[in-house]
Amino acid sequence: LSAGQPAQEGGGAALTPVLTRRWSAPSSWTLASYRSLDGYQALPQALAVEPGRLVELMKASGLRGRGGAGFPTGMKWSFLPQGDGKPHYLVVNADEGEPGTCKDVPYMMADPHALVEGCIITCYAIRAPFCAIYIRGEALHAIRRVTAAVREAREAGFLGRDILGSGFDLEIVVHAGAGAYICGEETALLDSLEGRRGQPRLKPPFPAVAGLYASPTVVNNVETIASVPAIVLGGSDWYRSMGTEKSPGPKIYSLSGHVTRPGQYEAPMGTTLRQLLVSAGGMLDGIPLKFFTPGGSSTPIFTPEHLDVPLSFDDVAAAGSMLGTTALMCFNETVSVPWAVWKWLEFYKHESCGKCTPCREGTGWLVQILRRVVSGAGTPEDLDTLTDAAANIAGRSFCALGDAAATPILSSFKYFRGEYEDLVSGRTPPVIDARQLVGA
Ligand code: L3W
Ligand code: SF4
Repeated sequence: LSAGQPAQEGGGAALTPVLTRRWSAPSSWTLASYRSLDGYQALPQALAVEPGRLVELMKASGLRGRGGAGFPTGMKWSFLPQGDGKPHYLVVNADEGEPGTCKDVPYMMADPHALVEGCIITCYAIRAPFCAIYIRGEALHAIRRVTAAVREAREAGFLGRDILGSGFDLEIVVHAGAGAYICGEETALLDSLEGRRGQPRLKPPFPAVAGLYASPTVVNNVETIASVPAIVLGGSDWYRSMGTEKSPGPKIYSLSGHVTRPGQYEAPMGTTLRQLLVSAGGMLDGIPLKFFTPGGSSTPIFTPEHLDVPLSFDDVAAAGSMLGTTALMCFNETVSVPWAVWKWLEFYKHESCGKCTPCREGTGWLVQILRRVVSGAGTPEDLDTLTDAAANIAGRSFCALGDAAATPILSSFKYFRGEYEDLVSGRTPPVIDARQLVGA
C-alpha cells in the first residue's frame, strides 16, 4: 500500500492520506474509481486466511474504536462466543449525531466502498452472514450513496453467495434511522433496528454476547470498519508506524466553529489542535481561541492551555477530558461560555430518551436554570443548584447521555465560573433577550 507517507503542510499536522486518500478522486464513490485505487484488493487476501488470523491482525494493529470510546477493535471481535449455534451479526454505527462530529457522513459520501469492503472482511473475520449499516435518518444522501455502493458490490460478486469462490455468504442491509441521537448508543441502536423504540439496554450483557436479536453482535463505527481494508493490505507494523503507542493509526479530525477552513483533517493519532489549526488556516479573522471540545460536546472542554495536548485517547484523558469522536469545535473570544453551554443543554434535554429519572428530569432542570442565567434572570443560588444537579446526574444515569449532559456544565465551571457569576450579578448584560424564550 502506498499510503501513509506523512506530508508536512506549512508546519501543520503531518497529514497521512490513508483514510481520506481517495476522497478527491473523480467520482470517488463509484466501484470503478475505488477499484482503480486498491479497492477490493484486501478482500481476496482476507478470504484466503482463517478468520481467526484477521482477529489477531486487528489486535496486533492496535486499532481502537473510532465512535468515541476507543475500545480495542480486535478484542471486541474476539469476544464473540464460538460454537453456540447462534448467528453472528455486524452492525455499523453510522448514526453520527454527536454535536460537532462530521466525519462518518463525509466518509460514506466520498468512499462508501471502503466501508463496504471493511464490512465484508469484518463479517468474514467474525463469521457473520448478515450486516446492517444503520445510518442517521437525516443523512438521506449518505443512505442513498451507501445503498448504491452495496448494490454495485453485489453485482460485482463481492456480496451474496460464495463470495469470490470462498464459500462465504453475506448480505448487507442499509437501514435508515429516524433522527434520534440516542440511537447512536449501541444498544438503543439495536432496539431501533429490531423495530422498537430506541432506548438503551442494560449492559452487561454487551452486544458481543447478546446483541441484535439476542445474538452475538459486533457494533463498530464507520471509521473503524473503513480502516480494516487498509490494515489488511498494509499490515499491523505499518499501521502502528502512525499515531502513538497506545493509540495507533490515522484519524479523521472534524474541525468546526471559528476556524478559517473548517472540515475534515486526517492526521496521525496524537496530533495536536495547534498543528491542525495551522493546516486549517488558523482561527477565523485571527480572533484568538477561547475554548474547544476535543471530541464533541459530550467531552469536557479544553482551553488554549491544552492546544499542545496530543490528541490520543490516553493523552486527552490524562489532561482531563476524552478524545470522543475528535470533533474539535473551536470557539473564539467573542463567545459567551454560558450561552454555548445553554445551547448544548437544550440539545441534550431534547434528545433525552426519558428512560431514567436523573436524565429525563435533570436535563429539564438544567435547561430551566440556564435559560434564567443567560437571559439575566438568574441568581447566585441558581449556580449552586446548577452544579449540584449536574453532579447528581453524572454517574447516576442509565447511559452515557446523562453524563454527557452534565459534562459541559461541570467542565465550563472549572474554567469559566466567573462568566456565570458575572451574569447572575448583573456585572455583564444578559446574553439573550428573555423574549426569545417565550414558548420555548
Ligand atoms: C464486551 C466488555 N464488549 C465494553 C464494548 C461496548 C462498546 C465499546 C465501548 O459510548 C462513548 C460515550 C459517548 N465486553 C466490554 C465490551 N465493550 N466493555 O466496547 O463501550 P463503552 O461503554 O466504553 O462506550 P459506549 O457506550 O459505546 C461511547 C462518547 O462515546 N461520545 C459520543 C459518541 C457519538 C458518536 C457519533 O455521533 N458518531 O460516536 C463522545 O464522546 O459519550 O462515552 O461497543 O459494547 N466487557
Ligand atoms: Fe435515556 Fe438519558 Fe437515561 Fe440515557 S441517561 S437512558 S438517554 S433518560
